Amino acid sequence: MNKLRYLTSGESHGRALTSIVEGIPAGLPVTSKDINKDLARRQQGYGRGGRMKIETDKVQILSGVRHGKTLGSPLSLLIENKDWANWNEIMSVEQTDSKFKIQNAKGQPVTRPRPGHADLAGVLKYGHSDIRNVLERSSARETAARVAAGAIAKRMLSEFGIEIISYVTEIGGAAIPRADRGEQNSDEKNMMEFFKKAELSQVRCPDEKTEEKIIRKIKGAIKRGDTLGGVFEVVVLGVPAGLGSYIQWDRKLESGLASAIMGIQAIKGVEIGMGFEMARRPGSEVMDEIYYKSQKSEVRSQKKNKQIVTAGGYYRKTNNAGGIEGGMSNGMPIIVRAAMKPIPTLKSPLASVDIHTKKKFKAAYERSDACAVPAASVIGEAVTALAIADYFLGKFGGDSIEEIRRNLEGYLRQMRTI
Ligand code: EPS
Repeated sequence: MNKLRYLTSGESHGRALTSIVEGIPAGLPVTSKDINKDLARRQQGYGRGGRMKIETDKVQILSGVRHGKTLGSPLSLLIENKDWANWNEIMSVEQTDSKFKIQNAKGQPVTRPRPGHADLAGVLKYGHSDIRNVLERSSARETAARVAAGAIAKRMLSEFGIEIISYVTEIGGAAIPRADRGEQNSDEKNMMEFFKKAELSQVRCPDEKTEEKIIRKIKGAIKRGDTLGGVFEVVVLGVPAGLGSYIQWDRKLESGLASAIMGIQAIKGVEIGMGFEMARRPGSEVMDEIYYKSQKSEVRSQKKNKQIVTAGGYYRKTNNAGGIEGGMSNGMPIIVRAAMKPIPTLKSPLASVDIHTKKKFKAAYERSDACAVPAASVIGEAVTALAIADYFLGKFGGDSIEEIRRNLEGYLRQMRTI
């Protein structure tokens, strides 16, 4: 769609991370506080490693905002890496004295690729002899910059009654029983309750029993020197029917969402709504039947009856489709689920080969997280917000918030006549 574009830059132990977000309309109130809140949420979660004790991510908005409102120009966001102070020679932009490399053990090239990491494919691809040149950028530290960009997209969507929430449903095989997840995802209130509980949970899991099991699992993994992956769910509430299109493969809403989610480090699978389970059931158990409730009053508060407003009076009692049919939003909550693999940096060694000596070794341990699924869930919200904002701007266009508001209201009025 490309109405909204964003890029990030920065190495994990370099000076800073940056992002540029282009396409946000003029007149959107934005503060660093909006962004910092999500940056802090991304840093939480039981099972994070030592690095999170060093960083307290805060954004500096460098451009695109004046007197608290967006100008319509690109926003440039910067997050400093506090740890850079400990790495400024190793990560020096300028050529350094070769003596330093010999004196400082940390300055030695990294030659032992970790199975599951970008390390080996990265050095082969870019022709590096030091794996550090790969791992610095492939590190999930980069996601802080995407969360900052996503917070801007979230802020814009919230102007139009669209909210994005997330929770963890599964870690290391301990999962919320499916039946407890509200048959199934059609009820916004139920999902908001889930979200509120997740916000208070150490692992973003809304179900207390599952949370306990998950924490036990993570403790066990830490003891064994192992790591754990899991599943999180991102839900978008208040999206009007008609974002995305069936007319071309790359205009489908699922295309943009899946691509954004698969772009997160360590994500290996995406489902929309009932997802893979649909493949196991007959059509009669999968499709969401259609109902209609007349909307008598012309102007109805979006918050009051969101699901009906978003589809002009048509609604469903189930939401197996996850809010998307034919590549378009259908007015129901959009549900995206993602599977994150365990982090590849393990204390317990795995077999690999040194790229200088070509000898086998058992990987030496570097500082790492045992589990980062709760953080990935917050990152999932951010990239989902950016994807939804892109489709939203594609549909309702406009260079200012007010112009978009007029477009949206006109569209919702038209919807009620169909
Ligand atoms: C990461 C390794 C760890 C994590 C890092 C991602 O960093 P370090 O190598 O400095 O110990 O803490 O995540 C973050 C820094 C972050 O902000 O999320 C990796 O190899 O991907």
